[in-house]
Amino acid sequence: MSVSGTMSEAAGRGESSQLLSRAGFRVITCGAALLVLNVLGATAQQDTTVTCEASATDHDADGLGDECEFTLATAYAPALVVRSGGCNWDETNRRPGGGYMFAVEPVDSVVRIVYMPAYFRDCGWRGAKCWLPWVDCTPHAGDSEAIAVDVRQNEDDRTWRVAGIFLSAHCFGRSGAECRWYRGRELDRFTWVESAPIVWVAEGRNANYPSRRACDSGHHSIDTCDHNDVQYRFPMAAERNIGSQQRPAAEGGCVAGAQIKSPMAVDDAIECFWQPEAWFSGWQHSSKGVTGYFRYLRHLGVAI
Ligand SMILES: [Ca+2]
Ligand SMILES: [Ca+2]
Repeated sequence: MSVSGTMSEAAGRGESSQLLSRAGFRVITCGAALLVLNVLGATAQQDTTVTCEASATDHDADGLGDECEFTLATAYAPALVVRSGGCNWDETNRRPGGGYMFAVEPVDSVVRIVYMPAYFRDCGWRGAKCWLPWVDCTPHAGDSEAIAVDVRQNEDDRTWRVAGIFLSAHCFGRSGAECRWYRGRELDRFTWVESAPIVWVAEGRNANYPSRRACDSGHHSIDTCDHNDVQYRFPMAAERNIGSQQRPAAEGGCVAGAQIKSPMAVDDAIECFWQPEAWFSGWQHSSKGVTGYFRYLRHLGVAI
């Protein structure tokens, strides 16, 4: 199957079969025919060919052209399965409210794509489990979860394929964390939309899992995806590429609420993604329980 088209946020929302050719580069999606389909996607991943111009502009000076970064990030933007409604639901866009930033960096033999939903709120948990003394059900005024996709280009036929997927799930916590990479045969635990993985997002806390079953057994079985009812592609827009630590896209690597342009985030909230010492106080001016993305970027080897 060959497809071509103009990159837009729409492509990231799931109409990726409409990718178009544009000034010297194009995306061709090909691969094995889909043998088994379910209501969400395919069980087999498709390879992707992304051709990047040698003379392309490279604003963040990491060796990858801007359009190449955006094209790869769009092709592999995960499909997220979530529960609709709740304290962070954006009814206009039919998805959880968030800044939806990304970064693309060469790391060793792969290109690492980091997807940062930058949710405006973590809704916490409800129900009987909140009576347990070791379960903190408190909601947060922001929630920094992360998904990373490593892609590697085949030397022979130049196609790209996923080499690893990182999912955040209660990272940096004291127990019950499944904050980890999936590689090799573990990639078979995922289902796919064309070249992109499907990720299950736990209700309330937004932890990420490769399947509903993994979600339901996550964090000592406190996490659940039992009521997840909406699937959407991580929305893509070129201006949400945060650049590199060496050369951030914005002054100091900082993004303000006003730039996100959502009524769900206050205008003067700010997150400085690339700064080790930056203090992030959430998207609603409440600092309780909120941590920023820098420690993920360092954990993933794209920041020091
Ligand atoms: Ca670049
Ligand atoms: Ca980059």
